[in-house]
Amino acid sequence: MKTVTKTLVAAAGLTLALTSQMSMAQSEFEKYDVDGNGAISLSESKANPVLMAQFKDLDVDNSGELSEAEFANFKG
Ligand SMILES: [Ca+2]
Ligand SMILES: [Ca+2]
Repeated sequence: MKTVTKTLVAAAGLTLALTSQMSMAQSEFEKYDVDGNGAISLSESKANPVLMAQFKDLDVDNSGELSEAEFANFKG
């Protein structure tokens, strides 16, 4: 019985992972983070000229990339 429960939990987790990966409801952040490294680089921001224009202001820690938290300040 324990094994069955574990299998079910694992299956549910896998389904969740697949669902989130295949989800069409992609977040704005994921849309710009083309290579999926968890940050938006300047070249990735070029997809949106407005974002690119604000890139330096949004990059508060001057890392050259926008983290998800930094991108949250982007108002379009
Ligand atoms: Ca990226
Ligand atoms: Ca940054």
